[in-house]
Amino acid sequence: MDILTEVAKKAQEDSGVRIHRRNVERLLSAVQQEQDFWKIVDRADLTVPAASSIVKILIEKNLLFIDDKENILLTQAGRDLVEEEGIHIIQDHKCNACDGRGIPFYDDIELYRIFVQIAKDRPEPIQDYDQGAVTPETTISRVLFLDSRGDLRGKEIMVMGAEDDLTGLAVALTRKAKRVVILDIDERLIEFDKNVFKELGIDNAEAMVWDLRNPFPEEWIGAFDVFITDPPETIAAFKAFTGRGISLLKREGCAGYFGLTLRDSSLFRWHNFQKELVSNFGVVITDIVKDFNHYMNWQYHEKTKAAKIAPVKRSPRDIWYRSAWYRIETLPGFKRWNEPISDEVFYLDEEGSTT
Ligand code: SPD
Repeated sequence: MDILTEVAKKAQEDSGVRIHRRNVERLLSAVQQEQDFWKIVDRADLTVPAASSIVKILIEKNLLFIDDKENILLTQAGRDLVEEEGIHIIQDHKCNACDGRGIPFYDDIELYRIFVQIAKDRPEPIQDYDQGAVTPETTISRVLFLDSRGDLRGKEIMVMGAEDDLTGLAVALTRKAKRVVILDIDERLIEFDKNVFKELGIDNAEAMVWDLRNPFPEEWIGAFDVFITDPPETIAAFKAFTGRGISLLKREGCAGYFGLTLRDSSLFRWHNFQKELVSNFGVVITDIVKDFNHYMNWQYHEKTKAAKIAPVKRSPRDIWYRSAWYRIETLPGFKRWNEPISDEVFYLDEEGSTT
């Protein structure tokens, strides 16, 4: 067995998450460009448990070391290995004008300015509900993305379980949707939105506290054109958020949006999610924009499993947690699902670690 396969096998045994040879290669590629553990995780497109285990085993094998500033570096043996295996850096040729999103947030600079002004007083993210807000640039890009796909103007839009990002508020601020309904389990966020709507006289948007483990009332089923969400990435939570979102949609040709990371779920998990969407719910995935969503670091990081299993004590200093932006569209015969969820494993499982 070659050394990269051996490292992948041992890392899988130690972490309990699925890891293959290419994951080790990508990490060795990332280490040639970044020394900060959290930036390495991001660049290697790995979950924290996978990256932590791989780094620890590469250190045991004297291929990596951590210096006194907690930088992660290749040893001479590590440098020899990447040379022999032909493991190169991955050169990112993304468009700098839109940060690779395909949507420049400043295309509606007035919306961005108003949003930033309002969002400065937003409630802090809390650990209980796995909160962590995306940057204002991300939120506005989400809204402009909807507009670019014909999913904003005159549409009835439900934004569910994602209001730490204030996406529902930003949609409402455009005043272009016909109706906006915002659901979140966190009363602080709902009150925040309600106050803004009152102050600005926005009367086509409502916000209410809702736990997405509970089924929706009959009058919401089939009543919306678009849903937006950002689910925790356990199997149960993904189903509760996206399955329930699909149940809201009026007919074929309606759209759903959500973010999926590679920080709290792997490509193996994406495969399961995609099969569920395509085969069971009867929708088609029309867009996946890698690294569209950038999350600002959250204050509770030190209390998370991610902080405990990381090979360094240093907290993230820069954006390292990003997710792909998915758009799905209903096809004729799509399935609606609106059952209660009682699964305990809602926020955290073996791949997740940032809650
Ligand atoms: N706990 C880290 C912040 C997570 C915010 N939610 C991300 C959901 C991605 N689908």
